[in-house]
Amino acid sequence: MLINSNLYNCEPLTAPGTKPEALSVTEFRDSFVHKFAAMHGKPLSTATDGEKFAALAALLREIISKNLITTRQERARTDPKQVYYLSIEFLLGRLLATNLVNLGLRETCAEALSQLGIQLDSLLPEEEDAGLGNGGLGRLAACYLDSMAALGLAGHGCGLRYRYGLFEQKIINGYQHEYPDNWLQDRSYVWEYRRPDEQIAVRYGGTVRMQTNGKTRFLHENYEQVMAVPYDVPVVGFQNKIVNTLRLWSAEIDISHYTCCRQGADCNSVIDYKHGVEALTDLLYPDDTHYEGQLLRLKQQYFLVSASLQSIVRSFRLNHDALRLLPAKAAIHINDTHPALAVPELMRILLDDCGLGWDEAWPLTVATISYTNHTILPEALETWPVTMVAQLLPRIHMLIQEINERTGRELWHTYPGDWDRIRAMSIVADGQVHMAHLAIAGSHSVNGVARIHTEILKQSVMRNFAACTPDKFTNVTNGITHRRWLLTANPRLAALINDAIGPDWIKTPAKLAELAAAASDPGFLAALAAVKLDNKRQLARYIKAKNNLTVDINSIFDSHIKRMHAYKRQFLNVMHIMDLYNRLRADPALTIAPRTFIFGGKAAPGYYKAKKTIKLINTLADKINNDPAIRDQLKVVFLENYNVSLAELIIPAADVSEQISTASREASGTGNMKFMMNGAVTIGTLDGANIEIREAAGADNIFVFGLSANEVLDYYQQGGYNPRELYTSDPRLKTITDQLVNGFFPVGPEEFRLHYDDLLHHGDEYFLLQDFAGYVDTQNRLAAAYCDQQRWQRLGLLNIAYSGWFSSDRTFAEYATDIWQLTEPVPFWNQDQPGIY
Ligand code: B1H
Repeated sequence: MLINSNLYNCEPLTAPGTKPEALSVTEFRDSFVHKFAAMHGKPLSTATDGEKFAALAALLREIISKNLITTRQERARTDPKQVYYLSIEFLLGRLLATNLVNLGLRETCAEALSQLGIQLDSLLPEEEDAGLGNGGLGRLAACYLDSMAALGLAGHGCGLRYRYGLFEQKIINGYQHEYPDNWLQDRSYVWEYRRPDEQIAVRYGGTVRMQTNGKTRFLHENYEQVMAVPYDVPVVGFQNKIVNTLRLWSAEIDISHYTCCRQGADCNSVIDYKHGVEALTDLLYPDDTHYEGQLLRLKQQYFLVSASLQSIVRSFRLNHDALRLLPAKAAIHINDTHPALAVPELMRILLDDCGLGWDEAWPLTVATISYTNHTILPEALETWPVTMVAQLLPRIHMLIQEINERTGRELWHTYPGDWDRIRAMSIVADGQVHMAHLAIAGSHSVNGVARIHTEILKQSVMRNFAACTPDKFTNVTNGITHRRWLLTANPRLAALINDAIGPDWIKTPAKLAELAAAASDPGFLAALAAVKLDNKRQLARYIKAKNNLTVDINSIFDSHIKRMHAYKRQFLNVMHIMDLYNRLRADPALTIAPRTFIFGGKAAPGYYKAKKTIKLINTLADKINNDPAIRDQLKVVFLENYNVSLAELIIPAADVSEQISTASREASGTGNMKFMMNGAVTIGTLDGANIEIREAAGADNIFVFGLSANEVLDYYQQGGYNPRELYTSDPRLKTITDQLVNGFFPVGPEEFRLHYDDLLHHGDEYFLLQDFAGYVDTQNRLAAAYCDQQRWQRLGLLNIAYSGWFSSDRTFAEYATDIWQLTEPVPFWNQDQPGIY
């Protein structure tokens, strides 16, 4: 074995890419050559990039495995409280670069490979993106995994190992087409460990029989059993030798069904069973902030919850006799309501499997579980038909009914006679199970994901609950891992920051604030601009390769990348571009700050309007990009198949970050934080975390416009507004709106009729006409600021400097201390910089 044991002594980084003393370039190079030969049995000179990637990943896996084992041994010895983060989505993206950085081996590896004539950067794209999530919610979960490991917390993810991740998007003739994302390519995932010895049985259907000889017991019978097999993906801590795990469950058949078949039972039903089991973890539902109510989705939710909770309680009981210690040793966090069945499932385990009584089990459940809400959009609220729950999960159904009755009785004590209130707070009502109500009842903590979002929860959507148990409700503003989104994704910027303030910011991101001193240093600002230009050049090359479009790297790179959704208002951006275009056409002498508008995002396959918006952007792009009268002052690009890796390319190259949701609709946003950290300037509404970004960056360093959340909520209460008045009074709006249907675009008159009708005839639900004038004015102010390059560079710099607060290390330290009450180890965020905020 060529790797010596010192390899695992990853010393703290002194600069990004500093070689750890422990492993020399020569050792790394020789280990790689050895690993390659052992894996592929052919000369390196004949290898494909895919083969080289596989060998490199396998080599890292060896290093990681060793740290994983020592982490487990250490945890077994010290028995810290464990955090389990349950999420139906984990949007990991690629792991090679991030693992190298976290191990402190990026530079060593790059140098070792280059000695062999291999470019590390050319191997990175060989890894498939693990797209096991839709958008912000799933990526947030992935950022939290990174921070948990970096902070040294014993924190694990629990999710599903979907065989197909979020669909692959192709743009054909301007339209989105969806293709399966076969990310595993029928092989195993390079980073995962399959652990069949730790499989868990999950039961569906059947009947429940009450047995009352002495103590009442509930026996679940005639159920169908599915095996949940865990695959552990290692989560590498930042140079601390900690490796946590993300446990992804995969559904497999229970082999005893096959035995029945061989013995002559009904083989057709066995085949149905097999297909049913295979379907269970086949596919990620592609809806973002939209609830669909499919039976298979409910099955998935229970599969995640039951496998995770049984496994958590099993490992707890291996080390502890007293179940009353459960909340002191395990925190179970549910990421939105998708895993809210954790509440009745934990009750089932404690009552039926462990033999506790209700009055013992319920306080333990509540003290163990906590819940984050991620949206107030009504269409995302999960309710399941009681009949569906009763049929699929009969015992869980009984427990939900019991929880509902008991919480109802308590409410009756608090609010005697106030039926309306009690009904509004009910877990089961109108034949539906209200998952948010179940999650609130069964958790000791409920939090929103940005200050304004939590306020809206407390004052409107969850006001009855907040009035009843105010102490349960807290805010934890989201964060992002600066290790992926700055250190790994933007190495040039990270190196520049190190030159200016040293590398302490990597462990203590608040220290990025020291950069603010460089705001008056023209030399530093020029260097910052050079980094941005390099990143823009790289993105421009990608755009040329993918879209066959040449873009001017000195133009403003204005990015709007996120899921396609009406409330995120990509259409408002389009309206601004149309207006710019109209102005340029009307005045051939007009010169503007050249702009490249970059869009990226997937629409849920069934979301008709969002898909039409993609077509609208592409139609507009064709018209503008091919119009010589515009003299290349405007370009519009829609980049296909937006995913984590593409975000890592676009964000470091962006000058402008579009965060223009209708106020009150975006719970937090996290893309906004990533852009800020990479020195892009935000144009946005006072929505979600934009408000806190403005506070952190300073009001002069971000461009804000539009209705406030309260104004929007007031309009909704009044039943909306009349958009016609604006349409008739503002000629720009009349022109743009009419252009959707009057032949301005070379498409049929019906192509964008829905957009037209939604603006004029359906009440403009997302207030595009209302916010248009403010948006255009603000865009004009922004363009003027860009023309003063020194000023612009200062804006970018100050955004980077004050972005440290949005590191998920800060977020996680808040969860750890306020919600999970972890005491060991003390997160270094607090330790190093007490009271820095
Ligand atoms: C967010 C979702 C979501 N909120 C349902 N809610 C889903 C809801 O598959 N489903 O059924 C999937 C996703 N996603 C996002 O969470 C918010 O819109 C963002 O504002 C927020 O930043 C993000 C993370 O908190």
